[in-house]
Amino acid sequence: MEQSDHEGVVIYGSWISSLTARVKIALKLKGIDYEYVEEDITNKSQMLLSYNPVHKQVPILVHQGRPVVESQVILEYIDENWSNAPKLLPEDPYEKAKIRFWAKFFDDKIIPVIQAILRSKSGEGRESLIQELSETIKVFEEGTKRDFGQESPPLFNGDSLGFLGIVVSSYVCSYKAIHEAFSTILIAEKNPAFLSWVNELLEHPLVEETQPPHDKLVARFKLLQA
Ligand SMILES: N[C@@H](CCC(=O)N[C@@H](CS)C(=O)NCC(=O)O)C(=O)O
Repeated sequence: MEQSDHEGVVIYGSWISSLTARVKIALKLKGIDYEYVEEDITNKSQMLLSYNPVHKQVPILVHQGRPVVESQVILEYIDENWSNAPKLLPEDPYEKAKIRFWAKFFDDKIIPVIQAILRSKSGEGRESLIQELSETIKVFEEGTKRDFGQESPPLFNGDSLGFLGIVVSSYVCSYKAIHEAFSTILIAEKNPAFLSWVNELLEHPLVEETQPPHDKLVARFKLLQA
């Protein structure tokens, strides 16, 4: 348990899951205490299976006994249920739709390529996945610039992390461990803007605090490769 006095807010998660970190960041931003239950995702508990019978995955947020699943759905639930500042999503429906679009793009298009790299054997297959990742990130860089009319997408609301910042902070913020264990996947010459946003996110205290430990992650990635 990470905190007490949680008033019925429980996260089921895994230390290696950067999607679990999304939920921790959002609750911490809102100042909501929670209980944390570590799941072994290779040996799922009955509780996990009963709370998320469809996907059988973490993170799961249980609030007053009721489960909410899928990390982006959980972030929206947190923002609506604890509607105090800081807000994760903007009020304006069109601005909100744009943020949701790019957050979904990140999960649907960027994360699967990173996962494929993590499953790949070194060699040409991996090289072409790294190339695909760079091209997909370019779409994100150019598309967000076009949609938000500024050099960087709204990852922050002032000093505070916003919905898109929380979403983007997962997976790519583990890039240093991926570089050490696998290959360089974020290439400064190819995606300079994106890499600078990731490094900015990594400097945020809540991202730093909720990241899986670097050495443990490298060891797990090396094991995966072996
Ligand atoms: N779309 C889901 C993905 C959740 C997900 O991939 N969870 C991983 C950990 S990060 C998991 O539970 N893996 C175990 C499994 O799939 O069996 C979300 O955003 O919550």
